Amino acid sequence: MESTVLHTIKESKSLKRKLLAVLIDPDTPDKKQLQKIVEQINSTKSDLIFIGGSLLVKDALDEYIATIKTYTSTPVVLFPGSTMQISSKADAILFLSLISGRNPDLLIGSQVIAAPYVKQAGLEVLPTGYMLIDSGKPTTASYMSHSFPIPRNKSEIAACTAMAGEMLGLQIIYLDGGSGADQPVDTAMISEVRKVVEVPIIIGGGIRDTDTAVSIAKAGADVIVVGNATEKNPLIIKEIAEALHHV
Ligand code: 1GP
Repeated sequence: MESTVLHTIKESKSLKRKLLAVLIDPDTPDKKQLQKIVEQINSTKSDLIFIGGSLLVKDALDEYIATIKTYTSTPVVLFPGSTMQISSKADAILFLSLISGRNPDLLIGSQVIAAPYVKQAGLEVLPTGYMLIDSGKPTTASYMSHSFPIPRNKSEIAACTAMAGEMLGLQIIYLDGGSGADQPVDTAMISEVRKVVEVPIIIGGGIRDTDTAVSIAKAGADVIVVGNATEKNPLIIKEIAEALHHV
């Protein structure tokens, strides 16, 4: 029986079981805060831990993931903002191509540089079409990517982009408003994307409460990513995980 992260995501999708991924920025929570976050993840059986950031300023990713691994058996998935964020301590990597943008480095350049390191690290590779969606204000992700996000009311652009990503063989589509987004991705856009692709859809950026997470899941998201809000209030992990598991 396959027990890879991609298999878990696909199987949950087919069972209509929504997943919560808690995004941890390795620069932010200190050890005490990290323990609190992971306690919540363990107590509510949150499904995945994503780790990474558009810009990291501390060089301690391996050590940080090793610490997380001592607290939990929840799979740790790299969500890299750059080729420097590869670690053999993780279980898998979202191997991202920024298909919403036209920056060749993030469409294929960085991937060419990262590929041998990812292979050597023995990571499970999750080929992911990554789409930045305008969320009302520039985010670190949109600034660092040198690309325009898709306008938040242009669902048809998002749908065609996701379709093209799936046709190219990408296994996951991730629509992201960017960390700390003013507004999460609009549910109308998520529904349009859901109509045209079969692969699992991940949605993140600016999700701060249970109602928003549930409406995003109902619109067609398979995995909901929550980052900032969990640092401010780790208890929200329990609330959102329980609500999502009942959608
Ligand atoms: C950002 O999708 C993630 O890339 C999560 O965003 O930190 O706003 O929850 P937040």
